[in-house]
Amino acid sequence: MSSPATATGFPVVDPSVHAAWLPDAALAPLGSRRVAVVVPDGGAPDVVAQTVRDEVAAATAAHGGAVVDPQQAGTADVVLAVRASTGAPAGAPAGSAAADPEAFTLTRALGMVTVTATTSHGLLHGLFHLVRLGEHAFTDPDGTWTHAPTTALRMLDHWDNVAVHPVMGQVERGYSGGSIFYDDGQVRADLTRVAQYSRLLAASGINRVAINNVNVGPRESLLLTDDLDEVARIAAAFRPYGIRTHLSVSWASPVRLGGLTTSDPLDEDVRAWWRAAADRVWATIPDFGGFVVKADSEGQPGPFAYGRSHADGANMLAAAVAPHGGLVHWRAFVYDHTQDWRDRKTDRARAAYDHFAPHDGEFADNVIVQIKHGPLDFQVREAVSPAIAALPRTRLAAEFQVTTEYLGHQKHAVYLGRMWSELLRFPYWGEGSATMADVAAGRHPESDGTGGDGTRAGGFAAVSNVGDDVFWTGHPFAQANLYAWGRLTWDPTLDPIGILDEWVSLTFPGADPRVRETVHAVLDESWETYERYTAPLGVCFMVKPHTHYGPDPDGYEYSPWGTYHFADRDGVGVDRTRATGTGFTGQYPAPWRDVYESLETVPDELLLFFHHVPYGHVLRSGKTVIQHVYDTHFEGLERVHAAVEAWQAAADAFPPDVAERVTERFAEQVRSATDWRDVVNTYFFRKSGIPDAAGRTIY
Ligand code: GCV
Repeated sequence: MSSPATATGFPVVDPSVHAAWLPDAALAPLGSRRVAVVVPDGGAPDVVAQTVRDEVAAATAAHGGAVVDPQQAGTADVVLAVRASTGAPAGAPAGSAAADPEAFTLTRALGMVTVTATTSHGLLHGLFHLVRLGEHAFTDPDGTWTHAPTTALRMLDHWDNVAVHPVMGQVERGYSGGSIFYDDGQVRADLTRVAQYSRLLAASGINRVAINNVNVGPRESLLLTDDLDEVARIAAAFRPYGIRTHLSVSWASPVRLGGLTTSDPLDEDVRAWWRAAADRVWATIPDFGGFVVKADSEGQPGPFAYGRSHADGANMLAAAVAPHGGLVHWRAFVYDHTQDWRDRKTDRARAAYDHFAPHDGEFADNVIVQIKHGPLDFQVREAVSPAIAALPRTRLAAEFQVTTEYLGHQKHAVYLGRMWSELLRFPYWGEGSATMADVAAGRHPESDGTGGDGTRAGGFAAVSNVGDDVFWTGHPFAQANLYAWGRLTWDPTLDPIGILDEWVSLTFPGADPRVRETVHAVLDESWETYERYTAPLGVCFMVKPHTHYGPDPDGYEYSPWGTYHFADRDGVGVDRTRATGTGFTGQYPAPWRDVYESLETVPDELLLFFHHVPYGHVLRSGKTVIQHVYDTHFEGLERVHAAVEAWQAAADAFPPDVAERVTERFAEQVRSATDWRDVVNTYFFRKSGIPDAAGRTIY
């Protein structure tokens, strides 16, 4: 199991819970050295600086090193220092790495390692950077490196409910047990797990957490008012690691909690109610981050009821939180979830753009419009959201999902680092142009006509996959997804396979080399494996309704949710072209609007997202669509069997508790992937009547 708590009692850890990427041994290279922490004199160090001191004290006590008096820093092996200047080139321009308050500079020279930062937050990141580097931090060639995050807003959203929801449970789309924050209708008395979580998140790069579900029920609404002191306890557990707390709030709060008759954003009583609510929040939690809002979406209340726009709604809240430096994350996941499936004109993929692009430029400076990376809903393969390119004068956050709602519920081994990396690097205006990550970092090329200087960034947000499970994430390998998300928010250009390597080094320090080889064999291409045995060619939503686990090709076909694939005896796919379809391709900038429009140029893997084609349509790979479906589904399951073989050959090299859990998960993955293969193949065989060219068994 995990490492024991250190002799000093710090950091706060529950030893019965898996240590994830911070086992004691990961701190041995640092802890075995003589380390000085130098923070400015005068008064007590801030809470984050104290964390750096405590981390160093605990690591050196556990691993035979020593804490060196700051006055004697010149005799130390490692110096961690907050300084007015980090020694990076003078006059660093605003927006440059060296000017970022979370930046740090590492210098290795003449047998000494120095980490400097202008803030304690930067120093904490520098400390964890040393931990990541392990012995390399001290033995690699001399040099100086400055590291800074790509954006200041790197957030995790929890879809945790305070009260257990009758359908969605304690954690909506959570596959890792209960909530680490709430139990049985209350904030937990013991928040040790939250403190431990904050340490893990800080070590990965996350600096903000929204602590409750965006679907805000009556019980959850009270976090904003009656339960503020409880929220303050959670914020206190996050604060030592530099993480700020955000709340999801219900649009209907003035009615639900304030006894008003309206939530109209232009009503003066409503505005006053929100101002007073915000004043109380910041009076209780001075470093509170802000509100997350899901409005007019999937039944949640919103400004539409009063004939107001999303900009009206968001700006009203923005005005309430602005005096406190607060933010409003306003989600763009707005679409008609009561659509008539017979209506072939309405296309859910268009919705975020259609609702929000017309309001570009209207949102207040402290509003962040949070847009899912794809136009539908976190599918294994869907196009990127065109809305992300369409609001150059609005702060935008790109939203992802670490919890695997549509990707196997943390029962299947699916590493998402490569998928996210591909999305974050997507060049919206063609090869070499600004990417999704650039836009989220405030560098939209049309922003204010200046190309964007990063000052109006919205950053990144993702739905957490953590619960009160002993491994945090159900499947021990799903920890790698959480770690990778944090690392990619810090630097979206990192190599996702390199991130996996880091995760292995930290999580299994000093392990048999077979551990690393096996993790790579099982996870490196696991996203494509999952894609192969599930919904083909970007067609999306062939999952069982509601649970979103397991195959059901027609599960959403005649439903109100707007997620159709239109398979019939002749063909399959959604015509989203301008020429003959819903016109969705027209929402993209050039060149993609034309690349996706044409059957000649649309990428094979997105063919059915953009086009309805006959089963005999020949892909650019040279195969027909129907043969591609059969081949990929047989191959997908074969790849799962190969992963299982690789796993079984090396399971004994992993800690026994990890081995036991992974073995159990693989059994379910094989069962489920077999189901997927047979159901999808049989579905298309029965629709099309076209046999598999290789004559394999289809039912
Ligand atoms: C929190 C999908 C999920 C819902 C989720 C919603 C959202 O529809 O299935 O559970 O609700 O996305 O992102 O708001």
